[in-house]
Amino acid sequence: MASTVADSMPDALKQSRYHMKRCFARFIAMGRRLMKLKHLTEEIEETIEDKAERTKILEGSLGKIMSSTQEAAVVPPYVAFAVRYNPGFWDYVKVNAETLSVEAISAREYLKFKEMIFDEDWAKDDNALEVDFGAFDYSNPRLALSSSVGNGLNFISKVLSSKFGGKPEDAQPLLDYLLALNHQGENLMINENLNGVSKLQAALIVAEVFVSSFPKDTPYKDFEHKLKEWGFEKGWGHNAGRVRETMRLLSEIIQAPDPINMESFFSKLPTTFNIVIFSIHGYFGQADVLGLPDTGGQVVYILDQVRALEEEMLQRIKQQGLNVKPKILVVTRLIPDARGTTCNQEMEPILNSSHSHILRIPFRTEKGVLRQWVSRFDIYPYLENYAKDASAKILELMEGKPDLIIGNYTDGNLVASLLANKLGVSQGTIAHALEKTKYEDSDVKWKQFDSKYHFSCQFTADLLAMNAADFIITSTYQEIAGSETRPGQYESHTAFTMPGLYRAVSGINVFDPKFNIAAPGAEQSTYFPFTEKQKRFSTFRPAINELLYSNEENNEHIGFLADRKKPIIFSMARFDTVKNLSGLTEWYGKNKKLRNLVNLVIVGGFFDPSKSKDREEAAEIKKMHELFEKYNLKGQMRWIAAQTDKYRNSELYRTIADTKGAFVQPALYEAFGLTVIEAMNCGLPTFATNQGGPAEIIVDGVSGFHIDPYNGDESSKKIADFFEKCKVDSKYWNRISEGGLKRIEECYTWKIYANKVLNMGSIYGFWRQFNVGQKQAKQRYFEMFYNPLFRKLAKNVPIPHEEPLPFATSD
Ligand code: UDP
Ligand code: LCN
Repeated sequence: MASTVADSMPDALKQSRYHMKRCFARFIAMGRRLMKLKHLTEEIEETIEDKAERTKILEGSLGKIMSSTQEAAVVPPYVAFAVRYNPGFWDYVKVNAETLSVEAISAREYLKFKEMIFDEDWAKDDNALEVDFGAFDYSNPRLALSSSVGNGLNFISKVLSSKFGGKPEDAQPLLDYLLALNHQGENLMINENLNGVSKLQAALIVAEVFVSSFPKDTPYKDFEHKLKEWGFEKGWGHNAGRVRETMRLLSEIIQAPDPINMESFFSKLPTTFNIVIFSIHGYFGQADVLGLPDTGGQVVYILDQVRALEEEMLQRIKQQGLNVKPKILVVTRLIPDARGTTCNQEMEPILNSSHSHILRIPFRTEKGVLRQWVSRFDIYPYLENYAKDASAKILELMEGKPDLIIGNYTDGNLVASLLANKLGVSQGTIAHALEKTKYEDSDVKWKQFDSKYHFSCQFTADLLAMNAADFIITSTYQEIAGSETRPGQYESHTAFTMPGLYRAVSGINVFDPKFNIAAPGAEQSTYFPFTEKQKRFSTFRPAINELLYSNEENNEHIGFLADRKKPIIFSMARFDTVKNLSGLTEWYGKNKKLRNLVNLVIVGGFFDPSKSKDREEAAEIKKMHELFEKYNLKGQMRWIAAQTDKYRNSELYRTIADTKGAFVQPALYEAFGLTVIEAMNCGLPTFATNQGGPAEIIVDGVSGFHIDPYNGDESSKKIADFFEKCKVDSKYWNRISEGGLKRIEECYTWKIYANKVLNMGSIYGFWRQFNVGQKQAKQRYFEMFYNPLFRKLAKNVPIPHEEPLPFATSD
């Protein structure tokens, strides 16, 4: 769409004026309302009955505008359109339904139209609170292309290259940065002897010649002394070859910078030894926690992330020629009522790591320590005290400030922001899933949701943290800027309104170079292909056979599989509504062909809804029992309670692959979907939702299949067709299985992830100093919202009645 919508729409309307007048009359006939694309399409279909005529209109320029429309706010006589013509690019127009005149409007005006539907007084209040983070970004460079979104690291390297325009004095900020690098007070890279760019440049030339005279593998200590005399400190490399390479990179950057050298140089700098990762809610532990409420992929992600980061840090530190032990602390919540897990222990070493620990800090209220688990939706009143307590403990354990603080999910990100601000440390955030996009209109209808979900707190915390962060790690492109048809999770924070609370006219810009895609992997020593027979965890075989096929019903499984020869379709998830396991059960129940072809096995939740403290989990459990009865599923379906042993689970995926079955991930929306890559790593063909991350992970028909969770009949047919095809084409199943494995190797491994994230830590650490003025201004703005707004909202969230422990007994 070359011109703006305001340019092209008048002509488009004119061409079908008669029909459009009728359509717009219909749009406004019901008074104020918010229409989505599907409503607009339905009403156009009903108004223009002649199919040929309708097709002509919808295939023309008007059709293009309509199909790019995300929503329309109807406030007679106007219909205001929010048109998203490309990922990240929006136009807003208002059309007078009577005259069909079109006028461009700003995001702010569009939001006001929306507010007129839900809260007219607020919409008309000239002094309604507006949030405008964009106001601080006027001088910041921005990406221009949708296709570059999520590639911030690369872009920043380019921008930095252009800033160091080849004149030595331009490199002064880099020199200052290098001068400040140290580990526990000991200088790294250079010292005060090299306090001018020309001095540094000259010294580099001499030093490079000197180092080149040694064989490449000569240890650093053999020539350290001379370098020190010239002003060079440790950190350049462990041997002559590496030192020379790093020196050459810096010389070239000072002489004539280019982005590749820039990124490479920063990846070699000794910047990151101590990392703190905040992952607060849920039961964060290493055993028996998965599947407990609010406890799923994030725990898996973080533990795997820590191991990958530690490995990469150790390798880098060694190559830098340093003798430093890295430290990673995962800071989570200590839950006294630990439900048999280790979540009541303060410290726990992370398995298969050498220098990483879980640190648990309890939630403190005025009465003392809170004993019980609290839902992630109710977590806000505790976070400020938590940040204070965590800060003291971290400084003590790390014997100083960390080099990087990474937050996970809303709560972790907010606490990470508070601490990073306080300590002046680089901050990365990971959302895993932003809750706003999961619930339709959850912003504009926030009052309706607030008592249950406290979205007023959550969306505010998310907005604050994403703006405070120096860089944002995402798992997929869609998380940032969505797909052709669906806005991204971050994109939905660009402009939104919560009438009565604030209007975010500029929340976040998805073209901000702080966004980076670094997709997680699955631990490949656990999730490996079913064909690697010698590696398989055969000790689990009897237990898995019992789990799948015994006829007995107990508190671990109900239902049974009468025909053991059939392939199994398998799904495993937490029992959240959004995971849609009940949806899959219903599709299966309804599709006779599918029932004839395969059995269904579902893992998740447990069987007594009255025992669940989680609202959504209890409702899903009830629904599942009803479906079992309604479709008479016993004999064809096994429902297994949540499983917590990842080794056994990996063998379960492989056992399903032995049956020539498939994994099905039917979520209404899935931010990333670790189960999808676990299944693919095991060689199990995978059908996964087209809503969210899995749509990007899987190439439909090549490395698995996409299914539409909102069209159960079509999805169950697609699965049934696959199994029918497998019957006639014996190689088809293997082709899809291998396609999945290939896709994983190319894009989804932890090694790729760790390398990218450490590069981010290094380059954005420099970038924040480069832009220190702007950073400080934004920080002030953060405080302005945090203090009077977020704090007040958090106070409204009720604290559970149960008597907390006195604080002193928290350990
Ligand atoms: N999982 C598990 N047992 C269960 C349900 C889930 O071990 O009963 C694990 C699953 O193997 C995966 C993680 O929990 O590692 C779920 O991650 P995903 O990204 O699929 O979803 P999330 O729970 O994070 O929304
Ligand atoms: C949260 C989710 O909802 C999943 O989609 C992700 O896979 C998980 O976190 C790990 O990032």
